[in-house]
Amino acid sequence: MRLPHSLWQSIYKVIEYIMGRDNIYSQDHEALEAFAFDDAVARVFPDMIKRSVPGYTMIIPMIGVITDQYAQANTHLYDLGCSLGASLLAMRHGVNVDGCKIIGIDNAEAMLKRCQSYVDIDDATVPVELHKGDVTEFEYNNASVVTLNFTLQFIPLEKRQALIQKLYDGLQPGGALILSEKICFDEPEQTLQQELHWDFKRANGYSDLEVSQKRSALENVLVPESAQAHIERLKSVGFSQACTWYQCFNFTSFIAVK
Ligand code: GEK
Repeated sequence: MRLPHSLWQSIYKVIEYIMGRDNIYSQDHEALEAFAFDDAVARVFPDMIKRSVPGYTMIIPMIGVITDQYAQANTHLYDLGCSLGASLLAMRHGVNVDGCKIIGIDNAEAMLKRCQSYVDIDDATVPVELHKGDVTEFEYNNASVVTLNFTLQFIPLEKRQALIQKLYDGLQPGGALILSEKICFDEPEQTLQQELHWDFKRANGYSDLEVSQKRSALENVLVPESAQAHIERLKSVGFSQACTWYQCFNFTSFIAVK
């Protein structure tokens, strides 16, 4: 007996749902709402970020390597915009000194709930605290590693300088800030890098409709800056060194050392 085509389609839909496949923008949305980190996004987030952000799967383990290098004994390690905890757990496994505490902050309840469940089943022993709230409103102190892995891009432009200054002030000498961001360029490089990014998404199975609807939903929510603007800001708050350690198309990661 052959199963009817429509039944196969239903079965595939169920499988995709169970696997957490991101198909949020696969149907035509007449009125697109601004992108939000809600329950629907949290459910498919690992698939979404892996298929949308070139280099994400390389950056996560390297955050562990950088933590290994910069974590200082008896200090705090912060992960701002920790989402489901990928960067936070990489930091946790990278720590090789005693007396550290990792503090993860995110303002999305749906993300943080899932993050806690991953922390609970993780086998590393460094203590982790998770806090719900806006990263611009926390105080930071006695830090040796701070990670902003694709989070600053969602903070209003006018609040970025004060946040980076606060993070610098809260770091110990020799401490490091890891800052990963989508970046923009002057033309003609902007078009070249952006088209490569869209091709990356298509190669990962997103349709043209999904690419364009996601782009519209992120407009004014994710606001990229140039690499130069980031480096200048990092230097302006006092970091003695600030440089790019990774780039793939229009996604990059900087390291800044106090
Ligand atoms: C990872 N670091 O997997 N305060 C707190 N959290 C915020 C704020 C804010 N003002 N704005 C956005 N967020 C993660 C990936 S995702 C990146 C980080 C992406 C949170 C938001 O809820 C989301 O969880 C995270 O920042 C950004 O390594 O989706 O492109």
